[in-house]
Amino acid sequence: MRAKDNTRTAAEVLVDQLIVNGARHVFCVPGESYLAVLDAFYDRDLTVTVCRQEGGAAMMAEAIGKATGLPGICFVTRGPGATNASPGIHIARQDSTPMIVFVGQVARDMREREAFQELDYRAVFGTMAKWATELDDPARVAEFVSRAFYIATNGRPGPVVIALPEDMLTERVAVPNAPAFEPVEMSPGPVEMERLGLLLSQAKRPIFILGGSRWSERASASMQRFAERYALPVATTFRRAHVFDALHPCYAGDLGIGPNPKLLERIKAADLVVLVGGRLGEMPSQSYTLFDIPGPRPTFVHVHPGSEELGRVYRPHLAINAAPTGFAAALDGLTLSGKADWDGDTRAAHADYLAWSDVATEVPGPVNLGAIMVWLRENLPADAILCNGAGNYAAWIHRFYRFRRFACQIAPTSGSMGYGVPAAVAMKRLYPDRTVVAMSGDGDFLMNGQEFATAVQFDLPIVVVIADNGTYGTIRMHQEREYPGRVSATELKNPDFVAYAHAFGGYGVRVEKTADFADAFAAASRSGKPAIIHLKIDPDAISPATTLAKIRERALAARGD
Ligand SMILES: Cc1ncc(C[n+]2csc(CCOP(=O)(O)OP(=O)(O)O)c2C)c(N)n1
Ligand SMILES: [Mg+2]
Repeated sequence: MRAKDNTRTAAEVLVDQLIVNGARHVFCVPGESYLAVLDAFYDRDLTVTVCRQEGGAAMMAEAIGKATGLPGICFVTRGPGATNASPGIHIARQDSTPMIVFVGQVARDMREREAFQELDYRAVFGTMAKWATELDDPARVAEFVSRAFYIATNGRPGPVVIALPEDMLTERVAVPNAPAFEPVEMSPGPVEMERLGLLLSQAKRPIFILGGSRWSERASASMQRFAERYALPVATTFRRAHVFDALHPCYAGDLGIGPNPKLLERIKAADLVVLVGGRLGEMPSQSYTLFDIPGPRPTFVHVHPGSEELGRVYRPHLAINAAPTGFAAALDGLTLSGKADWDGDTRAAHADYLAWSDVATEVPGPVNLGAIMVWLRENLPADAILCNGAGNYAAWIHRFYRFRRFACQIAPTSGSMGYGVPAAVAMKRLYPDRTVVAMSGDGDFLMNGQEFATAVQFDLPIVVVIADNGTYGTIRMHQEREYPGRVSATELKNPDFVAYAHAFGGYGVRVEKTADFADAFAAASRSGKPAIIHLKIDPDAISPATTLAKIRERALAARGD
C-alpha cells in the first residue's frame, strides 16, 4: 500500500518507474519472493497477465519486445521460476529482442547460504543476458530500471535480468521518479551513405538481404520506397519475412531453411550483397556455406546496430554501424548517380518468388498444410498476426504465407519450440482487435500449451492451429536421413486436442480434410473463444518438398542397403 508520507517501497518505485518508461504490459508467474511487487501492481495503470509457467511468461514478454521494439517485461520468482524463464531469455538473446526479466531473490542477509531457491543470477544468466545483475539498494531502483531499458534496446538489443532481494523490495525510500528513457537511434553518417551509393552505382547484380531486429513499419516503408526507386531485389532472412511486403514487386523471397533454389542462385551470383540488420546466422547462411568466411566473394556491405557484430563472422567491404530504422531513414535521402540495368532481373526474382509460393505442393494424406496456408493468406486480414514455434510444420508458413506488414510474423529465429501459443496470447493482449493465429506442431504445442488457459482467463480469442502428425517430425526427418528406418524417441501419442480445448473453456474443432478448414476457421472465429483447430496430418508429409519415405529410401540407397 502506498503511504502518504512521500515514501514508497522499492517495489512501488520499481513499478512506477516501469510505467514512466512506457511499459504497459507485464507477464508473470507469482512468487513469495516478490510479493511487494505484486502488491505494487495493484490498481496501477499496467496490464498484468498472470501465466501458467515462466517459460510462457518470458516468451510473451519477448514477443512484446519483438512487436514493439520496446522491452517486454516479465516477473518470475527465484530459482525454478528463473530457470523456467530461461527459454524466453535465450530467444531474446538470439533474436536480438529487448526484454527485461525481474527475478525475486532471497533476502540480502541470507545470501550465499544457498537459501531456499537461491541462485547467483549474474552467473546463471551471465552468458545469456546482455546484463545480469542484482539490485541491493532501494535508492538505486530508478537508476537500474533506466539502465535496463537503455541496455535492452541499445545497439544490438537483448535481454536484461535483474534480481530483486525480497527484503530490499519492502524497504521504504523517499526518491523521485527518474526521467523516462529515450530510445537511442543509430543513423549512418553521410560518408557511409556516400560509399554505399557508389557501390550500388557500380554494381551489376546487387541484392539486399534484410534481417535482425530494430525494424519498424516506417523503416519497412522507407526500405520499400528505396527498393522501388532503383528496382533493387530484396530478400528477407529466416523468420523476418514481415519486414518487407511479400507482394512488393522487388521482393525476392525468404532466405531461411530450404529456400527457393532460384533465390540461392541469385544470391550466389550477386556482385554486391547489402545485409541490413541481420547477422546471417546458421539458418539464413545455409549452415555458413553461402559466403566465404571471413572474406565473402561479393562486395559485402553489413549494416548492423551492434558494432561487435561487424566483422564478427563476415569481413565487410563496407561496415555501417546503424540500426535498420536509422539506415532506412537515410535511404530516403540517398540518390544514386547511375545504375546498371538490373530491373528485368529484379522482376524475374519476384516472379520466381511468386511461382515458388503460389500453389501448394502435393503431399501425402487428406490434409494439405500448404493449401491451408494459401487459404489463410487469402482470407486473413492484412494485419493478422501469425505466431509459431519450431517444427517442420513451419516450413509451409515460410513458403506459402505472404507476410505483408511489419510485425505480423512473430516467431523465434532461435528455433525454440513452444513459442507460438504464448506469443499469440501476448499479441492478442497487445492488439485485442486484430486476428491472431498460433501455428503449432503437436510436439511444439504441448511445450507451452497450458498457456491456452491464460488465453481463456483473459478472454483472448486466439486461434491455435495444431498440425498433428504424431511425431517430433523435424527430428524424425533428420533421423531418417542419418539413421534410416531406426525410429528412436521421436514418436508421440497425443491427447485429444479438441477435448483439451473444451476442458480449458475454449472452442475446439478437428479437421480431417483440407476442404473442411475454411468452415472450421469460421466456426472458431465465430465462437468468440480461444480456439484450437486440430489438423490430422499424415506423418509422411514431412515437408512441402519431400516425404519421409523418400528421405529414408534415399538414405538407404546411399548406403547400398
Ligand atoms: C525447446 C526445444 N526443444 C527441442 C527442439 C528440437 N526440435 C526441433 S523441431 C522438433 C520437433 C517438432 O515437432 P512438432 O512440433 O511435432 O513439429 P513437426 O516437426 O512434427 O511438424 C524438435 C524436438 C527445439 N527446437 N526446441
Ligand atoms: Mg509433429
